[in-house]
Formats: sequence, structure tokens, C-alpha cells
Amino acid sequence: MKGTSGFWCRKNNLINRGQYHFNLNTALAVFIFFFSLGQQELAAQTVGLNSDSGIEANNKLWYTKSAADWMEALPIGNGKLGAMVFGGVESEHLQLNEESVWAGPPIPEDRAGAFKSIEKARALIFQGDYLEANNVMQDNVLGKRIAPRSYQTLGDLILDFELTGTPTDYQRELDLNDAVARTSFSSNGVKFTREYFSSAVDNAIIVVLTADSPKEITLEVKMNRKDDYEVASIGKNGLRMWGRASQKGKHLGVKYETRLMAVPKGGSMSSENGSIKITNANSVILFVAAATDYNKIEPFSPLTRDLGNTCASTLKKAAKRPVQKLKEDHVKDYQNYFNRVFIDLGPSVGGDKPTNERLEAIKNGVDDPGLMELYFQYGRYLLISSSRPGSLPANLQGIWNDHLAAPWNSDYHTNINMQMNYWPAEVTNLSECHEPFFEFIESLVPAGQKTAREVYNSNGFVVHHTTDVWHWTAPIGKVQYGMWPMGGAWCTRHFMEHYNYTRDTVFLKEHAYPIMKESAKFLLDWLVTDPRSGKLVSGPSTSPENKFYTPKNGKEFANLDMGNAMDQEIIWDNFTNLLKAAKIMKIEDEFVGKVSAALPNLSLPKIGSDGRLMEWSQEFDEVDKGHRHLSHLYGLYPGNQFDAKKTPYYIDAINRSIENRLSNGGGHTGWSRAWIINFYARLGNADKAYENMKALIAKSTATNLFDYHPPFQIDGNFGGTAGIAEMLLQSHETDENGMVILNLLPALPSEWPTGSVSGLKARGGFEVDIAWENGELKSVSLMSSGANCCKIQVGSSIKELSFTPGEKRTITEFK
Ligand code: FUC
Repeated sequence: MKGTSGFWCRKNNLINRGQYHFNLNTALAVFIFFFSLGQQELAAQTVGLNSDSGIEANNKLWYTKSAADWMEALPIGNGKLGAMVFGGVESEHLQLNEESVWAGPPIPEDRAGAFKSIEKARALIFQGDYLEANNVMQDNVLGKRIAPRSYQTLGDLILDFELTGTPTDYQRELDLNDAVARTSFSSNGVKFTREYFSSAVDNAIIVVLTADSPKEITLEVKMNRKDDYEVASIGKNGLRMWGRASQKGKHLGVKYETRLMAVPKGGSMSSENGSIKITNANSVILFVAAATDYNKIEPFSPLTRDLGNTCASTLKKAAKRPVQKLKEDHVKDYQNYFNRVFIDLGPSVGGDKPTNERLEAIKNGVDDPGLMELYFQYGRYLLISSSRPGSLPANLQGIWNDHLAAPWNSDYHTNINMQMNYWPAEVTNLSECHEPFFEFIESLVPAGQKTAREVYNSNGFVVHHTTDVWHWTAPIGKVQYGMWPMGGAWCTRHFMEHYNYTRDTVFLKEHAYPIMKESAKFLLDWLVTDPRSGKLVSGPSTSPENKFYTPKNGKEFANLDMGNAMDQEIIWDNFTNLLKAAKIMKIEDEFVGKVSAALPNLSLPKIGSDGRLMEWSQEFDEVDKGHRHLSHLYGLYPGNQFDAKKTPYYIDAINRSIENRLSNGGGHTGWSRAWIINFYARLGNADKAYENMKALIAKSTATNLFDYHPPFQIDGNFGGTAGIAEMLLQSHETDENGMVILNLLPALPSEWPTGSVSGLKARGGFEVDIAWENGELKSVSLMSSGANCCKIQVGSSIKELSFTPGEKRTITEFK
């Protein structure tokens, strides 16, 4: 995939295009140090802070105090290896992560033969006995939840400095332009600068400590972990920390090793008992590498590699190269992704203020388009840093987690959270970052087939509400969340979307169609005819995590229904996507025939007597009226079953459903709020989309701009990023002949009257640059990857365009 540069970015954007941003006028401080270590020549270069460029400032998180807690620390990552940088002056702390450090097994088991009870529960629901159906499913189908079995911290790197004097001019930042975290301050007339980055090229975290006077750097370097670790020194410049992740005292999890190599210039160094002491150095580079025995193809057959040697060779290779080169390579590699999209939402009101102050201002009602730009680009940064080709997908916390038993194990919840992580992937031009998701979902197929067979006596594959790196797919825990066999089917829509955005027919044939089919096989077996309506319905199944009062006495509640709205919409989506793919690939076999026959017989959501879209097949009274899941609106977003043209009769009902949730306290988790932004963007309601975007930042965002569920959960960051894109560009609609319609500025709020975005992707294989002024579209530039046609929609006017492969067209007339 090629990134192209946009052309409507405001002048300052140009600064971002270079790998480093030297600006003589602002007299950036540049320090170059050359190191020697035996035969190796190492050079360190630090680039000064405090650039005065507006857009650059909008691409930076910065603060004037070190992080008081983890939610103030700044994340770096290369897809696999990450750290939270605290920026402490005397004592610096990097909390480390490696994506595959997981506790477990044991893992939940399928309850073979459970299907015998499912028939019984279905009959009970059709008779209206929801309570008993809940009990039957709970007792006979749901497996045991085994917790904790968590993604875990890799450990902590502690740097204890000896400093004289009182530090002044303190600043720390995370620069999204080059994916480098920096801390700088002065003490006793010496300026200290520390840089931190996680390089995908060198597979290492690199820390560069410099001072503008010689012999000023004295520190002790240590590593530790909350549990399950040993540390030792290696030679005079190395440390190792190793162990095996445990749960409940059982050391059955992943084995890990972390190694550190220190490369000082000048001064002296020694290492003993797991601590390195460096005295009076001119500068120091620290390299951190990690390896585990996790095998992502066969999790139960750990890799047999020597973890220490793996780390050692990584460190040796990296330490041989000049630090300037390490950094250049890191920045180049990162910018290959990051620089594909530029965004300018208008003049920045808070660009000169630290990020925490800007956040505070938003809480006090200030509009700061620059902070929304930052939020958008931060979402892209987080995806690039936690999900790269070859890595595991971003989990509930991306890769950043300081717990041994994280909230929800920091796993892969598939009833919204994991999918939301990938909502911005295609549209914000990070298609490759979507790959770990595809690889992971495909790796669940064997387990999902076993669950389908044993639990449901069905073909195909099935995934329930959650899973993790041990590839299990059984329904577990309470029916309220666990009895929901739609996780896999939902995930298959991502495969089709990847095709829609890229038009990669090989991917369609080899990945998208096979997995959609595997899911459709299960769905066809799972659907039954509702005797009350004659329509095909899913169930017994929960509308994720919600509950309703049973009609029997109106006091007790149940969760399971036949034909809840979300299940029906997901199945509609899977069947529709499968048929579309079959048409493209000219497949007209018996299976396609079965899906075509089932699709029109699916029960579709109904509208209740209060005008809302019904979440369940019957008009139940919900227990929690402001519930965080808005599952029944899946067909609006991320699905595309409902829109004002195709299904005008649903739009008012959808609006009422959202309003009802919000007026009862809905949107209170970050991801729930982020979903609402996307709904309103799809509805073309700019004011509401903006209001909720602002609420996401004001109410569910921490000092380091991590999303708060609470606690920290990264899905809201990604959902918010997708929401901003959705306000500026939509491409989910097609005309009656299947031609993609690119809707430009479908939900542009009045708070962003003038601005531009470049490099967004649209379905159909287009790359799109948009500029607007005083709320009106000024120009659009489209580049098509193949010979192609599309329609562009601006308000109600629609224009058809055709393209030769690679052609770029700019349009400034829209009438
Ligand atoms: C879903 C949500 C929870 C939480 C969890 C990780 O189950 O209902 O709010 O986000 O995932």
C-alpha cells in the first residue's frame, strides 16, 4: 500500500513531511554525540522540544510535570514491544510490555452435547417462559469462566539518577510526528534530554540519555516485576530478567525474557546483582529487547527458541548501528504509516498549552479543534504502535498494561471491543494494521469449528463474547454476556470491509470469502423458524449484556430471546456480504443458493409502540434503560443495513433509541460514547456527533489521552478516531447498480468551519483529500487504485466520476 501526500494541508503541515523538523528560526537545540564502544561507532542525536508550529503542537502530547500515575505516562510501541514512559527526573520509570506475555492455560472447555438442551430452551422462549429458558441455558450450555487468565506486564525498568541542583524548565512529550517520547529539563546549568522510542525495525526499545555538558550522567539501571521474575547481571553492561507468567500460583503461562544493554560514552560502568551503575558518562544509550515462547499458530506448543539468545542477538545487532541511524530508521518506518493522513480541523485555541490544560479546558466547555486533531492522530498512532503486520491484534489495552490480572484480562472481547479497535484501520489509511486482526480471527477457526460441532451440533465456526491468545471459543460464564454466538460472524464483516477498501481480490478469495462462508455455515444451522412469525430467528441469545423484565410478572429479569435485533442484523450482514462476494467471484453453488434463500426469510427488527427500534423480538421493558451497549443499532453502524435512503422508516426509530439511551445515562463508558459518535455521523447529525465527541474527550479521557471505560480501555480511542473520520467522509452506501457513493462532509459540525483532511480511504479503493471553508466543501481530490467509477455526494447533489488506474482527479464544482 502506498501512502500519498495530501495537498490541502495548511502550510505548517509541510513541516511534518521531513523525518526531523529542523527549523533554524526557532533555534531548535541539536546535540550530536558520538560514542565509541570497541569497534562500534555510535552516534546519538536529539532534537529539541518546544517547536512553535501549530500543527506540530497538535501532533504532540506534552506536559510540564512528570507522570504521577500510569494514566499520565506516555505510551510507545512497535506493535509488539511497548512501554509507558513516566518522565521522572530523579527516578525514571518505564513500565514495559510485550504483547504475548499471558497467563494460562487452563482455558474454558466446550460443553459437549449442550445442543440437546438448546431445543428445550427455544421451545420455552416461544411459549414465553424466559426465566426457565435462561436457567436451562445457564445450567446446561454455559461453560466455566476461568479467571484471572490475563495479559500481563513484562515488568519495569527503573533508572535512578544522581543529579545535583533543582530541576527547572521541565517538559515531557510524546511526539506523534516521529513516535518519540522525550523529557528535558535543566539542573545546575546543565540541560538534560532523554528520548525513548520502540523501534519496529530493530525490535527494541531504545533510550537515549544526553546532557549538554560532559560527565553529567550518573545512574543506576534496574529491572523488576510485580511477580514471577528473576534478574541477573550480564557482563558489565547487561541485565536480564526472566520468568514464566502464572495464574493463581500455577506457572503454566508464557515464558519470557527481557534483556537490557547499556552503552555509555565516557565515564565508568559496572554491573552486579541485577543492577548496572554508570558514573559520569557524557551520554548513555539503553537497548531493551524481549522474547517469549508464545506460539501464535499453536498456542499449546510453545516455541523452543532460546529466549536469552534471541534477545542477545537483537541487542547486538541494534547496538552495532549508530543511534542516529536507529532513530532515522524508526522514524522512516513509522512515518510510512503515520504521514499518510493529515488533518486540520481549524485554528487551534490551545496549541500553546500543555495537553492536560487543554483537556481541562474542554471539560469546562471550550471548543478546541486542535485537541480533536490530536485525538484523531493519537488513535492512529496507537494503532500503528499496537498492531503491526506479524503482531497479535490490539487487545483491550492495545499492548499497554501494568497489571498481572488486568481488567477483563485485557483480552479480546468480541461483542464490540475488539471490533471497535479496528474501526479506524481502513478509513484512516492503516490497512496493514488490520492484518493482525484477520490473522487472529482465522486462527480461531479450528477451535470455533469444534465449539460449533460439540456445543451446537453445527457446521461452521463460532466465537462467543470473548476470547484470548489461547484460541478458545466456548460460551462461558453467565448467559447475560456468555450466551451470544455472534462474535465470529461480526468479525467476518471486517474481512469484507478490507476488500471493499482495497479491492484486493486475492484477499477476497483466500481470506474474506472462506471465513464468511465458515461463519454462514454455522448461522444457517443455528437459525430456526419462529412459529409465531414464520421467520428465521437466532437464539437463545442475549442482546449483548443487556437484560429485560420478563412479561410473566414484570419483576424478574432474563437475558435470552429468540430473534434479538442485533443477532438478526449481524446475520443479515454476513449473508449480504457473502452474497456480494460470491457475485464478484462468480460463485453460484448450492451453498450460495442456501444463503440466498435464507436472507429474505430473516426476521428483521421491529419498531415498538413508543417508536423506538426494538432491541428484542418482543416489546420488553429493559432493566437498564441507559445500557452501554447499543447492540440493536448495529445495522446503522458498523453495519450498513439501515440508512435514510434504503430504510427511511427505521431512521426515526433509531434516533429515538439513541436519545432514550442517552437520556437514561447511556454513553457512560468511553467505547459506548464512541459508538454514539459514529451513529450520529451516519445519521448525518453533525451537532450530535460533535457533542458526543466532546463528551468523549471531556468525560472519558485521561491525562495521557487514553480512553477511560473506566478503567483504561483503548477501544474508545479507536472508536473516537473512526468517528471523526466518519464525520468527514462516508462510503458505505452504493447506488442501485452497486456503485460506491462517497459522501463528503456528511456530518461537518459548525465548530470546524474551515479545514482539510488528506489521505483518508474510501470503499471502492479511493484515497480522498477534502478541503472546506465556512462550512462549505471547497475541493475534493480523489485517487483511484484501479479503473473505477464512483459517485460523490455533497449534501443532496450527486455526481458520477470515472477513473483510470492510479488517476487522481480534483473537483471544485459540485452543483
Ligand atoms: C464488554 C462491555 C464491558 C467491557 C468489556 C471489556 O463486555 O460490556 O463494558 O468493555 O467488554
